Amino acid sequence: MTVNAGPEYFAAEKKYLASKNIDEKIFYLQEMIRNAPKHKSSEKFIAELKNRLRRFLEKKEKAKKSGKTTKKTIKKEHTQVVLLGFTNSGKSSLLSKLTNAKPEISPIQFTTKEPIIGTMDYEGIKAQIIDLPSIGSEFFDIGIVNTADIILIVLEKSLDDLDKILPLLSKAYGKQIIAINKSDLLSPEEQRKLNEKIKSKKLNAIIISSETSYNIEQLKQKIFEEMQVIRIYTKEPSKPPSPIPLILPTGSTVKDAAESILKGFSSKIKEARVTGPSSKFPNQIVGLSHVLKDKDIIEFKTK
Ligand SMILES: Nc1nc2c(ncn2[C@@H]2O[C@H](COP(=O)(O)OP(=O)(O)O)[C@@H](O)[C@H]2O)c(=O)[nH]1
Ligand SMILES: [Mg+2]
Repeated sequence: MTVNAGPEYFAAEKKYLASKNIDEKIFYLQEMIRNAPKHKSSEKFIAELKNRLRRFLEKKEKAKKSGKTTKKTIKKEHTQVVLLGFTNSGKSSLLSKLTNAKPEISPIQFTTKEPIIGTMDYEGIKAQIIDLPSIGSEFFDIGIVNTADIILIVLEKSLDDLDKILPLLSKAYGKQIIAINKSDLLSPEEQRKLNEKIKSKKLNAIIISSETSYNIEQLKQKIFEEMQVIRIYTKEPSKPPSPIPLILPTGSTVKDAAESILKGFSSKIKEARVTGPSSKFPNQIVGLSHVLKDKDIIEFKTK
């Protein structure tokens, strides 16, 4: 039946089958339904999936009433970024701008009742972005904030709410970025003053608009900088570099790059040549301990 479903469907199904709790099951079933082929002959199949989903939702509701917790644990994929803010600050709108996810966006308060996950792709680097229920909502869970790699604080039009949010982060270790949303509702003068404040307080902040996409690319760039990773493109002699980069921690060496391709590979290298930000000139021959930089191209000759 699902033979002509796309890879997203099968990826979701695989995760669904491996799900350890009801929240995960619900989440991946929803993904399966979203990615199932939409044509006449698959209607019955989709209806079956929806039935299954309904049964899980009922089960969850029962568990909730009987007092059992069903706290969602989200498996970390890539760097994990959480969106933290008060209701209506525009977290869900921002998620839909940064990722492929389609969260519910609404002027009604506390619309987001459980974490919604999307994947951001910035020039080949992926980050998992999680839209959390708003601070103050009964569904808000500080646990995910505490373990996230990056905390993206979403404010509305000003820095006013920041003092209420920072105390929540006493146990969080992730890097913090502040996004002041809804710039389209600010006058140029108000924006100028806000930018001055950001500078004078030395905040890691950026003014954005999820409505007009103002500074969204710059925000992605900021997230990338906080991820502390570099992209390394490998190539074979006389061929163009591979379009998909190796993603390595900042400070990685030629040896690290080789080992990330295949364990033990570095011992087979006869010669490595680097072209890019870390090389003095194109095709520079470098040793295994050479420290790479973002966007380097590396060519290995093996023994
Ligand atoms: N003018 C304007 N409205 C926005 C912007 N971002 C979000 N909104 C609106 O603010 C409301 C709340 O947005 P939502 O993303 O659901 O906020 P959340 O509660 O933080 O998830 C919705 O009506 C959005 O359309 C923005 O940049 N500019
Ligand atoms: Mg929301």
